[in-house]
Amino acid sequence: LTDVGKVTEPMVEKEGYLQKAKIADGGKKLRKNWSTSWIVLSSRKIEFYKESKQQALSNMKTGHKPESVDLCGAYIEWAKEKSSRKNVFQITTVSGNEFLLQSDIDFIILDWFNAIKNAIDRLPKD
Ligand code: I3S
Repeated sequence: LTDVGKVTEPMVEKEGYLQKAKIADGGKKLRKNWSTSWIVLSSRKIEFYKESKQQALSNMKTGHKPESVDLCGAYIEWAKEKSSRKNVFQITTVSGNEFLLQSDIDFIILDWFNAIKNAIDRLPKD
């Protein structure tokens, strides 16, 4: 654990920009809408920021919260059939949220897939 200001946060394992589309919320299908997201992976969650990292950091000071995804019991798989884009994988959470993540750059998406898969595999399933 590291101290970030007053808040104690789990260590960030990986962060960067990917294309993101949320396709289900609580099991309910959503219309796919791709956008760039700043993504922060820590041991048991992923946070999605709609803005740049810089904008996200200044928004945090005003109490603005990113979308947070609990990785406990989550499922990750390549999702070739869910998009015409290359390099797409899907994360499905226990709560029935589904996210597609994508990058045109092969090594970037592979690094993210492995990092998230490792995080999920280290966590208890429930
Ligand atoms: O799986 P779909 O429905 O072909 O996904 C495309 C659509 O969501 C489209 O938006 P509209 O719902 O306004 O048609 C998006 O702009 C496309 O990016 C989606 O397809 P890809 O293959 O890019 O995931």
